Amino acid sequence: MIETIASTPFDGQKPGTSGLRKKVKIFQQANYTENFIQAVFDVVERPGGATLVLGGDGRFYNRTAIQQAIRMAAANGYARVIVGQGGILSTPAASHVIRKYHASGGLILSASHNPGGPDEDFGIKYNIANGGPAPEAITEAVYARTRVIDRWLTVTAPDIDLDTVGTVTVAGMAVDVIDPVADYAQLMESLFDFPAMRAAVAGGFTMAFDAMNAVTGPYAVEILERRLGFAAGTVRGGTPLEDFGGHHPDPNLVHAKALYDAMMAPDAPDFGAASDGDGDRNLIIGKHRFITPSDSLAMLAANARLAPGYAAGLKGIARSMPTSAAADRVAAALGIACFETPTGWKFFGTLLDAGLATICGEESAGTGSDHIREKDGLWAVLLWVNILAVRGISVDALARDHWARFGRNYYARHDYEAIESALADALIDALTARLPTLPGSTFGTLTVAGADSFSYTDPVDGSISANQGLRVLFEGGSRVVFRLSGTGTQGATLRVYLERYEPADGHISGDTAYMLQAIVAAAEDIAGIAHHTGRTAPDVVT
Ligand code: VG1
Ligand code: CO
Repeated sequence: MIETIASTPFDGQKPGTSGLRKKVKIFQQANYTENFIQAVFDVVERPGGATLVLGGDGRFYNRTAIQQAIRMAAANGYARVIVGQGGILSTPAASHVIRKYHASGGLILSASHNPGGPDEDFGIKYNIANGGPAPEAITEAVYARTRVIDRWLTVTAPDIDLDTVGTVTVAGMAVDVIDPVADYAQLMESLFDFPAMRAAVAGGFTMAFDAMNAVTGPYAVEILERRLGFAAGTVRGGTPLEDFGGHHPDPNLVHAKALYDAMMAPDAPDFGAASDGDGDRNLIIGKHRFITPSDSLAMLAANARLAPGYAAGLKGIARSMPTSAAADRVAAALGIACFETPTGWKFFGTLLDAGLATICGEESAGTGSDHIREKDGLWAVLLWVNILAVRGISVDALARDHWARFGRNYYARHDYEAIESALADALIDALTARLPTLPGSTFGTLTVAGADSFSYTDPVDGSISANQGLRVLFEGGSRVVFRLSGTGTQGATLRVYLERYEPADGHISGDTAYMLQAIVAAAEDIAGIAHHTGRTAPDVVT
Protein backbone atom coordinates (compact mmCIF):
# COMPACT_ATOMS: atom_id res chain seq x y z
CA MET A 1 0.00 0.00 0.00
CA ILE A 2 1.32 3.42 -0.92
CA GLU A 3 1.77 5.80 1.99
CA THR A 4 1.90 9.57 1.60
CA ILE A 5 4.14 11.28 4.13
CA ALA A 6 3.54 15.01 4.62
CA SER A 7 6.66 17.15 4.41
CA THR A 8 7.84 20.71 3.97
CA PRO A 9 10.64 22.08 1.75
CA PHE A 10 14.27 22.46 2.84
CA ASP A 11 16.43 25.33 1.66
CA GLY A 12 19.47 24.67 -0.45
CA GLN A 13 18.64 21.39 -2.19
CA LYS A 14 20.25 22.73 -5.36
CA PRO A 15 22.46 20.21 -7.18
CA GLY A 16 25.98 21.54 -7.82
CA THR A 17 28.65 20.46 -10.30
CA SER A 18 27.76 16.83 -9.65
CA GLY A 19 24.56 16.29 -7.67
CA LEU A 20 23.49 17.38 -4.19
CA ARG A 21 26.35 17.24 -1.65
CA LYS A 22 25.94 18.05 2.02
CA LYS A 23 27.14 16.92 5.41
CA VAL A 24 25.73 13.53 6.45
CA LYS A 25 24.06 15.24 9.41
CA ILE A 26 22.04 17.34 6.99
CA PHE A 27 20.93 14.31 4.97
CA GLN A 28 19.98 12.57 8.23
CA GLN A 29 17.33 15.16 9.11
CA ALA A 30 13.81 13.75 8.92
CA ASN A 31 12.45 14.04 5.35
CA TYR A 32 15.62 15.62 3.89
CA THR A 33 16.86 12.69 1.79
CA GLU A 34 13.29 11.67 1.00
CA ASN A 35 12.31 15.16 -0.19
CA PHE A 36 15.18 15.22 -2.66
CA ILE A 37 14.57 11.71 -4.01
CA GLN A 38 10.85 12.44 -4.30
CA ALA A 39 11.61 15.68 -6.17
CA VAL A 40 13.64 13.63 -8.65
CA PHE A 41 10.85 11.08 -9.06
CA ASP A 42 8.32 13.90 -9.47
CA VAL A 43 10.13 15.59 -12.36
CA VAL A 44 12.05 12.99 -14.36
CA GLU A 45 10.54 11.46 -17.45
CA ARG A 46 10.03 7.73 -17.44
CA PRO A 47 7.89 5.29 -19.35
CA GLY A 48 5.45 2.95 -17.61
CA GLY A 49 7.25 -0.11 -16.27
CA ALA A 50 10.49 1.81 -15.87
CA THR A 51 13.69 0.45 -14.35
CA LEU A 52 15.79 2.45 -11.87
CA VAL A 53 19.47 1.72 -11.20
CA LEU A 54 20.64 2.29 -7.65
CA GLY A 55 24.10 2.18 -6.16
CA GLY A 56 26.67 4.20 -4.34
CA ASP A 57 30.27 4.44 -3.27
CA GLY A 58 29.68 2.61 0.02
CA ARG A 59 30.23 5.60 2.27
CA PHE A 60 28.48 6.08 5.59
CA TYR A 61 24.66 6.43 5.13
CA ASN A 62 24.78 4.62 1.75
CA ARG A 63 22.81 1.59 2.91
CA THR A 64 20.21 3.64 4.78
CA ALA A 65 19.54 5.85 1.77
CA ILE A 66 19.39 2.87 -0.59
CA GLN A 67 16.82 0.99 1.50
CA GLN A 68 14.65 4.10 1.63
CA ALA A 69 15.06 4.75 -2.11
CA ILE A 70 13.89 1.19 -2.88
CA ARG A 71 10.65 1.71 -0.93
CA MET A 72 10.13 5.10 -2.56
CA ALA A 73 10.75 3.69 -6.05
CA ALA A 74 8.07 1.07 -5.43
CA ALA A 75 5.62 3.74 -4.29
CA ASN A 76 6.44 5.91 -7.30
CA GLY A 77 5.56 3.28 -9.87
CA TYR A 78 8.91 1.84 -10.94
CA ALA A 79 8.58 -1.75 -12.13
CA ARG A 80 12.13 -2.74 -11.32
CA VAL A 81 15.16 -1.59 -9.37
CA ILE A 82 18.67 -2.85 -10.17
CA VAL A 83 20.94 -2.37 -7.19
CA GLY A 84 24.59 -3.30 -6.73
CA GLN A 85 25.35 -5.94 -4.10
CA GLY A 86 26.01 -4.26 -0.75
CA GLY A 87 24.55 -1.09 -2.25
CA ILE A 88 27.78 -0.65 -4.20
CA LEU A 89 28.15 0.60 -7.76
CA SER A 90 31.01 2.78 -8.90
CA THR A 91 29.83 5.80 -10.86
CA PRO A 92 31.15 4.42 -14.17
CA ALA A 93 29.65 0.99 -13.45
CA ALA A 94 26.29 2.61 -12.68
CA SER A 95 26.44 4.50 -15.96
CA HIS A 96 27.11 1.25 -17.80
CA VAL A 97 24.36 -0.67 -16.00
CA ILE A 98 21.81 2.07 -16.83
CA ARG A 99 22.73 1.77 -20.53
CA LYS A 100 23.02 -1.99 -20.66
CA TYR A 101 19.66 -2.72 -19.04
CA HIS A 102 17.82 0.20 -20.67
CA ALA A 103 16.91 1.75 -17.35
CA SER A 104 15.12 5.10 -17.41
CA GLY A 105 17.79 6.46 -15.08
CA GLY A 106 19.65 5.90 -11.87
CA LEU A 107 20.38 7.34 -8.47
CA ILE A 108 24.07 7.39 -7.59
CA LEU A 109 24.75 7.92 -3.91
CA SER A 110 28.14 9.54 -3.61
CA ALA A 111 30.01 12.64 -2.60
CA SER A 112 32.86 11.40 -4.78
CA HIS A 113 36.24 12.74 -3.61
CA ASN A 114 34.81 14.38 -0.47
CA PRO A 115 35.57 12.66 2.87
CA GLY A 116 33.03 10.24 4.34
CA GLY A 117 31.76 9.23 7.78
CA PRO A 118 29.09 10.42 10.25
CA ASP A 119 30.58 13.93 10.40
CA GLU A 120 31.58 14.19 6.76
CA ASP A 121 29.85 14.28 3.40
CA PHE A 122 27.11 12.44 1.52
CA GLY A 123 25.63 13.05 -1.89
CA ILE A 124 22.93 12.00 -4.33
CA LYS A 125 22.84 12.51 -8.05
CA TYR A 126 20.47 11.46 -10.78
CA ASN A 127 21.64 10.07 -14.12
CA ILE A 128 19.40 9.90 -17.16
CA ALA A 129 18.70 7.06 -19.60
CA ASN A 130 21.89 7.66 -21.61
CA GLY A 131 23.82 6.85 -18.41
CA GLY A 132 25.06 10.40 -17.93
CA PRO A 133 24.51 13.03 -15.24
CA ALA A 134 21.21 14.87 -15.57
CA PRO A 135 21.69 18.02 -17.63
CA GLU A 136 21.07 21.43 -16.08
CA ALA A 137 17.47 21.66 -17.31
CA ILE A 138 16.65 18.61 -15.17
CA THR A 139 18.70 19.57 -12.12
CA GLU A 140 17.03 22.99 -12.18
CA ALA A 141 13.60 21.35 -12.37
CA VAL A 142 14.47 19.08 -9.45
CA TYR A 143 15.61 22.08 -7.44
CA ALA A 144 12.41 23.98 -8.26
CA ARG A 145 10.41 20.96 -7.12
CA THR A 146 12.28 20.75 -3.79
CA ARG A 147 11.17 24.29 -3.05
CA VAL A 148 7.48 23.46 -3.11
CA ILE A 149 7.43 19.78 -2.19
CA ASP A 150 4.79 18.87 0.39
CA ARG A 151 4.87 15.08 0.52
CA TRP A 152 6.83 11.99 -0.35
CA LEU A 153 5.63 8.52 -1.23
CA THR A 154 6.70 5.21 0.23
CA VAL A 155 5.47 1.69 0.88
CA THR A 156 5.46 -0.31 4.08
CA ALA A 157 8.16 -2.89 3.55
CA PRO A 158 11.16 -4.10 5.51
CA ASP A 159 14.75 -3.51 4.37
CA ILE A 160 15.89 -6.01 1.74
CA ASP A 161 18.98 -8.21 2.01
CA LEU A 162 21.42 -6.11 -0.02
CA ASP A 163 24.25 -8.60 0.34
CA THR A 164 22.79 -11.55 -1.55
CA VAL A 165 22.71 -11.52 -5.34
CA GLY A 166 19.25 -12.39 -6.66
CA THR A 167 15.77 -10.99 -7.13
CA VAL A 168 13.30 -10.05 -4.42
CA THR A 169 9.97 -8.26 -4.52
CA VAL A 170 9.10 -5.08 -2.66
CA ALA A 171 5.41 -4.17 -2.76
CA GLY A 172 5.09 -5.75 -6.21
CA MET A 173 8.28 -4.18 -7.61
CA ALA A 174 11.19 -6.43 -8.61
CA VAL A 175 14.55 -5.65 -7.02
CA ASP A 176 17.55 -7.28 -8.69
CA VAL A 177 20.65 -7.31 -6.52
CA ILE A 178 23.51 -7.68 -9.01
CA ASP A 179 27.23 -8.33 -8.86
CA PRO A 180 28.54 -4.75 -9.17
CA VAL A 181 31.75 -5.76 -10.97
CA ALA A 182 30.75 -8.34 -13.60
CA ASP A 183 29.13 -6.16 -16.28
CA TYR A 184 31.81 -3.50 -15.97
CA ALA A 185 34.71 -5.95 -16.22
CA GLN A 186 33.16 -7.44 -19.34
CA LEU A 187 32.89 -3.97 -20.90
CA MET A 188 36.58 -3.31 -20.20
CA GLU A 189 37.52 -6.60 -21.87
CA SER A 190 35.63 -5.48 -24.98
CA LEU A 191 37.62 -2.22 -25.24
CA PHE A 192 41.20 -3.15 -24.39
CA ASP A 193 43.88 -5.55 -25.56
CA PHE A 194 43.88 -7.90 -22.57
CA PRO A 195 46.25 -10.44 -24.23
CA ALA A 196 48.87 -7.72 -24.86
CA MET A 197 48.50 -6.41 -21.32
CA ARG A 198 48.74 -9.92 -19.83
CA ALA A 199 51.88 -10.53 -21.88
CA ALA A 200 53.45 -7.32 -20.57
CA VAL A 201 52.62 -8.27 -16.98
CA ALA A 202 54.02 -11.77 -17.51
CA GLY A 203 57.12 -10.10 -18.94
CA GLY A 204 57.72 -8.14 -15.74
CA PHE A 205 55.62 -4.95 -16.07
CA THR A 206 54.68 -3.90 -12.53
CA MET A 207 52.09 -1.58 -11.08
CA ALA A 208 50.73 -0.05 -7.85
CA PHE A 209 47.08 0.91 -7.72
CA ASP A 210 45.65 2.84 -4.75
CA ALA A 211 41.89 2.39 -4.48
CA MET A 212 41.94 4.71 -1.44
CA ASN A 213 39.59 2.39 0.50
CA ALA A 214 36.84 3.52 -1.80
CA VAL A 215 34.57 1.87 -4.32
CA THR A 216 37.12 0.85 -6.97
CA GLY A 217 38.84 -1.78 -4.83
CA PRO A 218 36.73 -4.77 -5.88
CA TYR A 219 36.82 -3.66 -9.54
CA ALA A 220 40.58 -3.22 -9.51
CA VAL A 221 41.27 -6.54 -7.77
CA GLU A 222 39.10 -8.40 -10.28
CA ILE A 223 40.51 -6.73 -13.39
CA LEU A 224 44.12 -5.98 -12.49
CA GLU A 225 45.01 -8.91 -10.28
CA ARG A 226 42.65 -11.67 -11.46
CA ARG A 227 42.22 -10.94 -15.17
CA LEU A 228 45.55 -9.27 -16.04
CA GLY A 229 47.75 -11.21 -13.66
CA PHE A 230 49.34 -8.35 -11.72
CA ALA A 231 50.80 -9.65 -8.44
CA ALA A 232 48.57 -9.92 -5.38
CA GLY A 233 48.98 -6.68 -3.45
CA THR A 234 49.15 -4.56 -6.60
CA VAL A 235 45.86 -3.06 -5.43
CA ARG A 236 46.37 -1.10 -2.21
CA GLY A 237 43.50 0.22 -0.10
CA GLY A 238 41.30 -2.28 -1.90
CA THR A 239 38.69 -2.67 0.83
CA PRO A 240 35.88 -0.09 0.61
CA LEU A 241 35.38 1.54 4.02
CA GLU A 242 32.48 3.76 5.13
CA ASP A 243 34.91 6.53 6.08
CA PHE A 244 37.67 5.72 3.55
CA GLY A 245 39.95 5.06 6.50
CA GLY A 246 39.59 8.68 7.56
CA HIS A 247 41.23 10.02 4.38
CA HIS A 248 39.92 12.14 1.52
CA PRO A 249 39.40 9.67 -1.32
CA ASP A 250 40.77 12.28 -3.72
CA PRO A 251 43.49 10.97 -6.03
CA ASN A 252 45.83 13.93 -6.18
CA LEU A 253 49.36 14.70 -5.06
CA VAL A 254 48.20 15.67 -1.58
CA HIS A 255 45.79 12.90 -0.67
CA ALA A 256 47.55 10.14 -2.66
CA LYS A 257 50.97 11.23 -1.39
CA ALA A 258 51.91 7.71 -0.31
CA LEU A 259 51.46 6.47 -3.87
CA TYR A 260 53.42 9.43 -5.20
CA ASP A 261 56.29 8.73 -2.81
CA ALA A 262 56.30 5.06 -3.80
CA MET A 263 56.47 6.04 -7.48
CA MET A 264 59.41 8.39 -6.89
CA ALA A 265 61.38 5.79 -4.89
CA PRO A 266 64.37 4.05 -6.52
CA ASP A 267 62.53 0.71 -6.55
CA ALA A 268 59.25 2.13 -7.89
CA PRO A 269 57.02 -0.08 -10.01
CA ASP A 270 56.64 0.81 -13.70
CA PHE A 271 53.19 2.33 -13.35
CA GLY A 272 51.14 3.87 -10.55
CA ALA A 273 47.51 4.94 -10.42
CA ALA A 274 44.72 5.80 -8.00
CA SER A 275 41.00 6.45 -8.16
CA ASP A 276 38.52 8.43 -6.07
CA GLY A 277 35.55 7.76 -3.78
CA ASP A 278 33.13 6.76 -6.54
CA GLY A 279 35.69 5.47 -9.05
CA ASP A 280 35.30 8.05 -11.78
CA ARG A 281 38.63 9.85 -11.32
CA ASN A 282 42.13 8.63 -12.03
CA LEU A 283 45.63 9.69 -11.05
CA ILE A 284 48.48 8.57 -13.29
CA ILE A 285 52.08 8.45 -12.08
CA GLY A 286 54.80 6.63 -13.98
CA LYS A 287 58.04 5.51 -12.43
CA HIS A 288 59.63 8.87 -11.50
CA ARG A 289 57.17 10.79 -13.70
CA PHE A 290 53.88 12.43 -12.65
CA ILE A 291 51.44 13.01 -15.48
CA THR A 292 48.99 15.89 -15.06
CA PRO A 293 45.40 14.93 -15.81
CA SER A 294 45.38 17.43 -18.69
CA ASP A 295 48.46 15.81 -20.21
CA SER A 296 46.99 12.37 -19.59
CA LEU A 297 43.94 13.31 -21.69
CA ALA A 298 46.18 14.50 -24.51
CA MET A 299 48.48 11.47 -24.35
CA LEU A 300 45.60 9.00 -24.23
CA ALA A 301 43.95 10.71 -27.19
CA ALA A 302 47.17 10.67 -29.20
CA ASN A 303 47.65 6.93 -28.60
CA ALA A 304 44.08 5.66 -28.32
CA ARG A 305 44.19 3.76 -31.60
CA LEU A 306 46.45 1.21 -29.92
CA ALA A 307 43.43 -0.08 -28.00
CA PRO A 308 40.96 -2.26 -29.95
CA GLY A 309 37.94 -0.21 -28.85
CA TYR A 310 39.44 2.90 -30.46
CA ALA A 311 41.27 1.34 -33.43
CA ALA A 312 39.00 3.18 -35.87
CA GLY A 313 40.22 6.52 -34.51
CA LEU A 314 38.53 9.29 -32.56
CA LYS A 315 35.60 11.37 -33.75
CA GLY A 316 36.55 14.31 -31.59
CA ILE A 317 37.95 15.32 -28.22
CA ALA A 318 36.19 17.35 -25.54
CA ARG A 319 37.70 18.98 -22.48
CA SER A 320 36.38 21.24 -19.76
CA MET A 321 37.41 24.88 -20.05
CA PRO A 322 39.93 24.88 -17.14
CA THR A 323 41.64 21.78 -18.56
CA SER A 324 44.87 22.63 -20.38
CA ALA A 325 44.97 23.04 -24.14
CA ALA A 326 47.32 20.04 -24.55
CA ALA A 327 44.43 17.99 -25.98
CA ASP A 328 43.64 20.74 -28.50
CA ARG A 329 47.05 20.23 -30.11
CA VAL A 330 46.44 16.51 -30.44
CA ALA A 331 43.02 17.14 -31.97
CA ALA A 332 44.56 19.56 -34.46
CA ALA A 333 47.22 16.99 -35.42
CA LEU A 334 44.56 14.29 -35.84
CA GLY A 335 42.37 16.63 -37.87
CA ILE A 336 39.41 16.26 -35.51
CA ALA A 337 37.33 18.73 -33.51
CA CYS A 338 38.10 19.76 -29.94
CA PHE A 339 35.24 21.03 -27.78
CA GLU A 340 35.62 23.26 -24.72
CA THR A 341 32.81 22.78 -22.18
CA PRO A 342 32.05 24.10 -18.69
CA THR A 343 33.32 22.14 -15.68
CA GLY A 344 31.33 18.98 -14.91
CA TRP A 345 30.74 15.79 -16.83
CA LYS A 346 27.11 16.64 -17.55
CA PHE A 347 28.24 18.90 -20.39
CA PHE A 348 29.87 16.05 -22.35
CA GLY A 349 26.70 13.98 -22.70
CA THR A 350 25.21 15.72 -25.72
CA LEU A 351 28.56 15.62 -27.58
CA LEU A 352 28.99 11.90 -26.88
CA ASP A 353 25.38 11.08 -27.80
CA ALA A 354 25.70 13.02 -31.06
CA GLY A 355 28.92 11.22 -32.00
CA LEU A 356 30.89 14.47 -32.02
CA ALA A 357 33.43 13.39 -29.40
CA THR A 358 34.93 10.02 -28.46
CA ILE A 359 37.26 10.98 -25.60
CA CYS A 360 36.62 13.60 -22.90
CA GLY A 361 38.58 14.88 -19.94
CA GLU A 362 38.88 17.32 -17.09
CA GLU A 363 41.89 18.71 -15.28
CA SER A 364 40.45 17.32 -12.04
CA ALA A 365 41.61 13.80 -12.90
CA GLY A 366 38.56 12.80 -14.90
CA THR A 367 38.90 11.05 -18.24
CA GLY A 368 36.44 8.92 -20.16
CA SER A 369 34.98 8.01 -23.50
CA ASP A 370 31.79 7.20 -25.34
CA HIS A 371 31.73 3.67 -23.82
CA ILE A 372 29.60 5.18 -21.02
CA ARG A 373 28.45 8.68 -20.08
CA GLU A 374 30.61 9.28 -17.00
CA LYS A 375 34.27 9.73 -16.42
CA ASP A 376 35.88 6.41 -15.66
CA GLY A 377 38.93 5.98 -13.45
CA LEU A 378 39.79 2.35 -14.15
CA TRP A 379 39.12 2.83 -17.88
CA ALA A 380 41.83 5.51 -18.01
CA VAL A 381 44.23 3.27 -16.10
CA LEU A 382 43.58 0.36 -18.47
CA LEU A 383 43.99 2.54 -21.56
CA TRP A 384 47.36 3.68 -20.21
CA VAL A 385 48.44 0.10 -19.50
CA ASN A 386 47.21 -0.98 -22.95
CA ILE A 387 49.23 1.79 -24.64
CA LEU A 388 52.38 1.14 -22.61
CA ALA A 389 52.11 -2.61 -23.23
CA VAL A 390 51.77 -2.18 -26.99
CA ARG A 391 54.42 0.53 -27.34
CA GLY A 392 56.76 -1.16 -24.90
CA ILE A 393 58.01 2.13 -23.42
CA SER A 394 57.94 3.78 -20.00
CA VAL A 395 55.54 6.54 -18.94
CA ASP A 396 58.47 8.96 -18.80
CA ALA A 397 59.58 8.10 -22.35
CA LEU A 398 56.03 8.42 -23.65
CA ALA A 399 55.65 11.84 -22.01
CA ARG A 400 58.95 13.16 -23.36
CA ASP A 401 58.09 11.88 -26.82
CA HIS A 402 54.70 13.60 -26.62
CA TRP A 403 56.10 16.97 -25.53
CA ALA A 404 58.82 16.83 -28.17
CA ARG A 405 56.07 16.58 -30.74
CA PHE A 406 53.30 18.82 -29.39
CA GLY A 407 55.06 21.12 -26.92
CA ARG A 408 54.23 21.11 -23.23
CA ASN A 409 51.44 22.75 -21.25
CA TYR A 410 52.84 23.20 -17.75
CA TYR A 411 49.86 23.07 -15.45
CA ALA A 412 48.80 23.33 -11.82
CA ARG A 413 45.66 24.07 -9.85
CA HIS A 414 45.72 26.02 -6.60
CA ASP A 415 42.72 25.50 -4.29
CA TYR A 416 41.82 27.88 -1.46
CA GLU A 417 39.33 25.92 0.63
CA ALA A 418 36.55 26.88 3.05
CA ILE A 419 36.78 30.61 2.40
CA GLU A 420 33.91 32.61 3.82
CA SER A 421 31.41 32.73 0.93
CA ALA A 422 30.96 36.51 1.04
CA LEU A 423 34.72 37.03 0.65
CA ALA A 424 34.95 34.65 -2.28
CA ASP A 425 31.98 36.29 -3.96
CA ALA A 426 33.57 39.71 -3.49
CA LEU A 427 36.77 38.50 -5.17
CA ILE A 428 34.84 37.13 -8.14
CA ASP A 429 32.71 40.27 -8.42
CA ALA A 430 35.74 42.57 -8.35
CA LEU A 431 37.59 40.47 -10.89
CA THR A 432 34.56 40.27 -13.17
CA ALA A 433 34.37 44.06 -13.14
CA ARG A 434 38.07 44.31 -13.93
CA LEU A 435 38.07 41.89 -16.90
CA PRO A 436 37.31 44.46 -19.64
CA THR A 437 40.30 46.58 -18.53
CA LEU A 438 42.83 43.74 -18.65
CA PRO A 439 43.58 43.16 -22.37
CA GLY A 440 46.85 44.85 -23.31
CA SER A 441 48.08 45.20 -19.72
CA THR A 442 51.28 43.49 -18.63
CA PHE A 443 52.14 41.48 -15.54
CA GLY A 444 55.90 40.92 -15.40
CA THR A 445 56.77 39.40 -18.75
CA LEU A 446 53.16 38.45 -19.49
CA THR A 447 50.81 40.47 -21.67
CA VAL A 448 47.07 39.90 -21.46
CA ALA A 449 45.63 38.97 -24.85
CA GLY A 450 42.03 38.56 -23.71
CA ALA A 451 39.84 38.15 -20.63
CA ASP A 452 36.25 36.97 -20.24
CA SER A 453 33.66 35.15 -18.20
CA PHE A 454 33.23 31.79 -19.90
CA SER A 455 29.80 31.19 -21.39
CA TYR A 456 28.97 27.96 -23.23
CA THR A 457 26.43 27.29 -25.91
CA ASP A 458 25.89 23.57 -26.32
CA PRO A 459 26.43 22.84 -30.03
CA VAL A 460 23.86 20.03 -29.97
CA ASP A 461 20.88 21.33 -28.01
CA GLY A 462 21.66 25.07 -28.06
CA SER A 463 21.36 25.44 -24.28
CA ILE A 464 23.42 28.26 -22.78
CA SER A 465 25.40 28.08 -19.53
CA ALA A 466 26.86 31.42 -18.45
CA ASN A 467 29.30 32.39 -15.66
CA GLN A 468 31.36 29.20 -15.88
CA GLY A 469 34.69 30.71 -14.81
CA LEU A 470 36.82 33.80 -15.40
CA ARG A 471 39.60 33.44 -17.99
CA VAL A 472 42.65 35.60 -18.46
CA LEU A 473 44.54 34.61 -21.59
CA PHE A 474 48.14 35.73 -22.13
CA GLU A 475 49.97 36.10 -25.40
CA GLY A 476 51.72 32.85 -26.36
CA GLY A 477 49.10 30.40 -25.09
CA SER A 478 49.52 30.73 -21.31
CA ARG A 479 46.56 31.61 -19.06
CA VAL A 480 44.98 31.68 -15.64
CA VAL A 481 41.39 30.73 -14.84
CA PHE A 482 39.43 31.50 -11.67
CA ARG A 483 36.25 29.77 -10.57
CA LEU A 484 34.38 28.73 -7.45
CA SER A 485 33.85 25.05 -6.75
CA GLY A 486 30.38 23.56 -7.03
CA THR A 487 31.07 20.40 -5.02
CA GLY A 488 32.24 21.68 -1.64
CA THR A 489 30.09 21.50 1.48
CA GLN A 490 31.73 24.22 3.57
CA GLY A 491 32.02 27.90 2.64
CA ALA A 492 33.51 28.52 -0.81
CA THR A 493 36.50 26.95 -2.52
CA LEU A 494 38.38 29.14 -4.98
CA ARG A 495 40.13 27.25 -7.76
CA VAL A 496 42.93 28.98 -9.63
CA TYR A 497 44.03 27.11 -12.75
CA LEU A 498 47.51 27.99 -14.03
CA GLU A 499 48.84 27.07 -17.43
CA ARG A 500 51.99 27.93 -19.38
CA TYR A 501 52.62 26.72 -22.87
CA GLU A 502 56.11 25.95 -24.14
CA PRO A 503 56.41 24.97 -27.80
CA ALA A 504 58.20 21.78 -28.82
CA ASP A 505 61.43 23.67 -29.46
CA GLY A 506 61.12 25.54 -26.13
CA HIS A 507 61.97 24.56 -22.56
CA ILE A 508 60.03 21.29 -22.27
CA SER A 509 61.85 19.55 -19.42
CA GLY A 510 61.52 22.16 -16.69
CA ASP A 511 60.14 21.91 -13.17
CA THR A 512 56.42 22.72 -13.10
CA ALA A 513 56.45 24.98 -10.01
CA TYR A 514 59.39 26.95 -11.40
CA MET A 515 57.90 27.24 -14.87
CA LEU A 516 54.61 28.56 -13.44
CA GLN A 517 56.09 31.17 -11.07
CA ALA A 518 55.34 34.14 -13.31
CA ILE A 519 51.76 32.99 -13.88
CA VAL A 520 51.21 32.48 -10.14
CA ALA A 521 52.44 36.01 -9.46
CA ALA A 522 50.23 37.40 -12.23
CA ALA A 523 47.21 35.55 -10.82
CA GLU A 524 47.73 37.21 -7.42
CA ASP A 525 48.15 40.65 -9.02
CA ILE A 526 45.07 40.21 -11.17
CA ALA A 527 42.68 38.76 -8.58
CA GLY A 528 44.03 40.07 -5.26
CA ILE A 529 43.59 36.70 -3.57
CA ALA A 530 45.42 37.72 -0.38
CA HIS A 531 43.63 41.07 -0.26
CA HIS A 532 40.17 39.54 -0.57
CA THR A 533 40.59 36.33 1.41
CA GLY A 534 43.53 36.89 3.72
CA ARG A 535 45.09 33.71 2.31
CA THR A 536 48.69 33.92 1.19
CA ALA A 537 49.06 30.31 0.06
CA PRO A 538 46.73 27.69 -1.39
CA ASP A 539 45.52 24.76 0.76
CA VAL A 540 45.97 22.22 -2.00
CA VAL A 541 48.24 22.31 -5.04
CA THR A 542 47.60 19.65 -7.68
C1 VG1 B 1 35.00 19.24 -9.24
C2 VG1 B 1 35.93 19.24 -10.43
C3 VG1 B 1 35.15 18.93 -11.70
C4 VG1 B 1 34.42 17.59 -11.53
C5 VG1 B 1 33.56 17.63 -10.28
C6 VG1 B 1 32.92 16.30 -9.99
O1 VG1 B 1 34.02 20.23 -9.38
O2 VG1 B 1 36.57 20.48 -10.55
O3 VG1 B 1 36.03 18.91 -12.80
O4 VG1 B 1 33.61 17.34 -12.65
O5 VG1 B 1 34.36 17.98 -9.14
O6 VG1 B 1 33.87 15.30 -9.87
P1 VG1 B 1 34.11 21.67 -8.66
O7 VG1 B 1 32.83 22.37 -9.00
O8 VG1 B 1 34.30 21.41 -7.20
O9 VG1 B 1 35.33 22.33 -9.23
V1 VG1 B 1 33.60 13.99 -8.84
O10 VG1 B 1 34.80 12.89 -9.09
O11 VG1 B 1 33.37 14.83 -7.43
O12 VG1 B 1 32.04 13.37 -9.29
CO1 CO C 1 34.25 11.13 -8.41
